[in-house]
Amino acid sequence: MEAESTLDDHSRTIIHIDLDCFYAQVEMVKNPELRTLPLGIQQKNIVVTSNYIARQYGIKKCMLITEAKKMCPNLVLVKGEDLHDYRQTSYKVTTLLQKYSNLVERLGLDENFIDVTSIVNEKIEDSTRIDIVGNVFGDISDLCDCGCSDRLKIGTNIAQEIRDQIKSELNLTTCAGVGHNKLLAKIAGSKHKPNEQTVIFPNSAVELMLSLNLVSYIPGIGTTLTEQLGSINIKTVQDLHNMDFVKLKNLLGSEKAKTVHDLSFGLDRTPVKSTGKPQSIGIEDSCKSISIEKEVREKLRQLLSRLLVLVGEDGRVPKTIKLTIRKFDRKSKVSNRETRQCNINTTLFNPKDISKLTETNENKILTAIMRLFNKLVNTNKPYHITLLGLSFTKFVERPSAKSTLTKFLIKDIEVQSITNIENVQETKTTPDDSPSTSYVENSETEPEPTPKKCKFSDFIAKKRFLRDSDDCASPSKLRVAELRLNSTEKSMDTNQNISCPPDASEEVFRELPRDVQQELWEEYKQTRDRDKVCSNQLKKPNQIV
Ligand code: DGT
Ligand code: MG
Repeated sequence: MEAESTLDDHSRTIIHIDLDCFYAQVEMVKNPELRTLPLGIQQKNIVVTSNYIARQYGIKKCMLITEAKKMCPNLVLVKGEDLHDYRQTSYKVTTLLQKYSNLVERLGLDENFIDVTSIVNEKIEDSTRIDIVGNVFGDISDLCDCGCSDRLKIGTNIAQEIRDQIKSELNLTTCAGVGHNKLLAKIAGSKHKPNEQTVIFPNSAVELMLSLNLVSYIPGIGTTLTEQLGSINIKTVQDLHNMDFVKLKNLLGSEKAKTVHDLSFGLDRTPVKSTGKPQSIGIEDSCKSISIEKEVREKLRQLLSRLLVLVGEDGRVPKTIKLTIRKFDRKSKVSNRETRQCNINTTLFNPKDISKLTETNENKILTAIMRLFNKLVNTNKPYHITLLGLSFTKFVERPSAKSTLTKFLIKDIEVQSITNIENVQETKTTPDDSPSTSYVENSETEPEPTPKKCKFSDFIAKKRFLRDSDDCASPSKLRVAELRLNSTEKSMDTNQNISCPPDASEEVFRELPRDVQQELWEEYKQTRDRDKVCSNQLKKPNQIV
């Protein structure tokens, strides 16, 4: 084969992690009694995966239920059509991997690539003798001397560490492949299953590729490409190696021919792309023509509640909502898609369970969406909507219980010192110019003041979240603004009877519920009595900081 020679780069260390019998494992974690039984996960009339006990009976992925039951009459079937728990577990695994490297790329629900090159390069400095952990594919008597061998050996140690952590934290077993590129790492990982790991050194790359036998087994070569190659009698990896490159180029074009050629020799320069969480989460439904606003609102209400379930699974708090419509023009017989979006106040969502909105907040969001709709459609004229879609396009991380009130209070304290409420509110901007302030959150474009550490806020945060507070609102400037407004209104309320700890901002303290104030004061008193050091401060209990 006369392809241009491709220099292989051995500088990276990449780990591929694949969860064993993923859906089945999730079910076994939920119900440990299933661990000793042959288990199949059923979607419609198909077994989409099974545990390894069931596999001993010959149960295979995508087997018909009837066939599987014949093979293994004791097969226990669990419905796996609701992907909620699988998605949740999948994200937990990715999140755990992200502690090892920023470069974690998800592939489907149960596979991840991790580029651990930088950890390896750090570790290599201190390593004298490095042992390989797990299986090795191929011969190790004649390894490359560019340094990749040591790097990959260290990679096997990291892979083991990662797999141990997934097991201890999530009770899930995995397979890992370690290689200097994604392709080799992925294929190597599949060589010993379940709950094992395998490393491939560059000298065995061609052998590994040949071991796949059929070109269709090469990751990246799909059905269409397999058929194209088949049309010139290339069925196996060996066929591909023997093929005249010019012929391949004539068939596929030079770029694709080069890629296919490279893959067949185990060459892959594609980077591990950090996936993170999806940038938007949305759903849409096509429908028979809708021409009545009330029906649109009802349809959108249904979409919103389905969308909230998905966002609840994702775990982040949405802050922008986008409406998509498809309008059908009867005159021109043409359909057009249009979208419009606006910000939503993150405090409308229950941080404990994003999927559950109060009726009032649901109506606020729906009103915002209908406002978008009215911008897209002139409802005074006849219209025909044939598709409605909703998606959340921006998110903030759900505030962790521990940090929320601390941030909330710190921001309040900062704003008191640097600005006033009117200025804060005027900085509001929205992508879609006019949603009402009742649901629009301030733009994040204005730089936030640097948080100042505040002993008192830490103290309150600790205290408050031990109580499992509901007040987990995202600390936005609007929230601060509301707080300040309320603060003025409440300045004459009964709270003034409870003393404010001297280490506290009086204004912040007054915003807290009375029972929390009481508890804080009691706590302060106890600390004071225990620790004489505090006694001097107590002389001025209502001092404003
Ligand atoms: P493994 O990796 O061989 O130990 O077994 P799994 O079950 O992890 O298989 P894998 O990695 O190919 O797929 C991950 C999950 O994706 C699997 O647990 C169920 C689901 N899945 C796999 N193939 C199909 C399919 O063809 N259709 C559907 N609906 N789901 C599938
Ligand atoms: Mg798997």
